[in-house]
Amino acid sequence: MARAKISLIGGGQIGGVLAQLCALRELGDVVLFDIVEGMPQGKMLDIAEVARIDQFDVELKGTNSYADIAGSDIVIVTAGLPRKPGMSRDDLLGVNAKIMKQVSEGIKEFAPDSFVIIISNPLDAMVTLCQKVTGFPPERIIGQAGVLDSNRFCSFIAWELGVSVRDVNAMVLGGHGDTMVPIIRYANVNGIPVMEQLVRKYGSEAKAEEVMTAMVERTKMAGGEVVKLLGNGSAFYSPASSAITMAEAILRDQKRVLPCCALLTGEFGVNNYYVGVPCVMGAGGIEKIVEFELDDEICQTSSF
Ligand code: TXD
Repeated sequence: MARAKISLIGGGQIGGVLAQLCALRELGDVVLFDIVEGMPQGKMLDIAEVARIDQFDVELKGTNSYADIAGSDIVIVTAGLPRKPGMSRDDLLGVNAKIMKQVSEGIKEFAPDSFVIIISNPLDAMVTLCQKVTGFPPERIIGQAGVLDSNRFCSFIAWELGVSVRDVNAMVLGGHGDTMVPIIRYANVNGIPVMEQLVRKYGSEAKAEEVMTAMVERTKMAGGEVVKLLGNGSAFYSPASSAITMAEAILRDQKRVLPCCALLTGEFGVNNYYVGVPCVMGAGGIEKIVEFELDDEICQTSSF
């Protein structure tokens, strides 16, 4: 059986890590596209030359030509500028919208049957634009933000409670920005509510709420925290891993339930907007949007 083909548009910080992860997990043959000449070719040669140590058998190609993405099963887009300290994601809109339009036209022409995972910011606007330009069905145009935001929230909970992050389940839904919504009521460690454990740890509901609120706020600002520390550019390991989780769910038909930026057509009472919601991800891309009762109580600590 032929290997899957994954194309990565944007060969910068996230694009490079994506390429390496695709190779390490043998997800398929990988094409790395960028407008900068030589850079994607250099990165792919660099990764390919360690295949013996890392034990993978996939083909890796760097390119400046859209023709090379032909036949892609999945395209992951990171093309566009990252934030600088002090910038909001929305400050990137003007410049990245122009780039996204070009990229979407390239995908439409050369990889018309692909699933597209968008990472570029401002995420919600970029996914919407890509869907409009390509005209691809919504189950094939998906934004990555919720997997990362949720993992950040899970990490903060695990560090606070001193437990393995593998046993923490918590979701962040909504937009990828200040409007993101960490779902507090359902956050749990192997089924045991996080709020209950915080009350036991601190012996008071007020203190538990204070600690949870701090974790929620840190989650919302987590991208900016990394931007500030790096001083130049934004997070790149974590968004790459998050997008690979989504790509793997599609390629291996895993039916994972992942928070993704998906086009809503009536779900949660929302029509025609891309919003972060839990999705069943499998061979059909977004196979189902998982709806559940959503009210203020689920998102606020005081509901406990
Ligand atoms: O979770 C998330 N969704 C995100 C998103 C988390 C962190 C960062 N996120 C955003 O991803 C970030 O705000 C940026 O908009 C993208 C890419 O971040 P990255 O850190 O990889 O940026 P780089 O290193 O600057 O790489 C961008 C590459 C760079 O190599 C440019 O040459 C290339 O994009 N680029 C283009 N590629 C193709 N086509 C065009 N037109 C183009 N223009 C620039």
